[in-house]
Amino acid sequence: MIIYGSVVSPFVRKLLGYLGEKGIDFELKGVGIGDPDPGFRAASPLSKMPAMDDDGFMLADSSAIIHYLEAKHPKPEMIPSDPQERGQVIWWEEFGDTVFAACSGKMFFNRIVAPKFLGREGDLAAAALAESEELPKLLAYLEDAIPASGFLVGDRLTLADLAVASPLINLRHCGAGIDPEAYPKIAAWSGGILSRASMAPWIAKEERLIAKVLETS
Ligand SMILES: N[C@@H](CCC(=O)N[C@@H](CS)C(=O)NCC(=O)O)C(=O)O
Repeated sequence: MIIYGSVVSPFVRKLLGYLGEKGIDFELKGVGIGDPDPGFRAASPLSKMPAMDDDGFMLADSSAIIHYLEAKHPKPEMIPSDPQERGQVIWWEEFGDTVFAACSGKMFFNRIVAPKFLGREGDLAAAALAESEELPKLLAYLEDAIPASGFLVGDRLTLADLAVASPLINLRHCGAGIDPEAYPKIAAWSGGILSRASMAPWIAKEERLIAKVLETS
């Protein structure tokens, strides 16, 4: 199976963590924004990452890919079969992929991707507004909602944890990492998720990439 994407994308990171937790073999084919790679273009109609080619079956979108793989490889369960837990997991995935990734994306794209990867100016006012207006509300909600179990849903890792922890890395890349004094529950919970063997090596790889990009520009 081929996964197309870049390790700095929150959606790709969520998928990579998921694949690791499930023990599914894959090859990551690195592509950037607007990449002309024909395999990527064929698998992703809107040229967005991640995309997948599973022995000729092509699919784009991290959620679509994960739901496909969850049906194909049901164990260990990352999207619970219990109705209430499943609903909660989908809620958190939606939160992570939409408002949270959008907020961190405004900061990461305008401060790092546009100037350092695409060679154009980012909208720094939009990034500052996202940081001052949107981010505090989202973090306050998350801080309040994290259960004592150390996982967002139930007492074990689910897709919810991967989806919501992933955009935190993009925040960290642009100098807005979680302050453990202000958000002790987010810091403890995300520390546990992001240090898992399914996530940590990818994060280390992208940290080296970002450090290099920032240093050479
Ligand atoms: N809902 C999609 C979002 C994918 C997405 O927006 N990916 C971004 C990178 S983080 C992308 O490929 N952007 C390129 C573009 O918009 O042209 C998913 O979960 O996969």
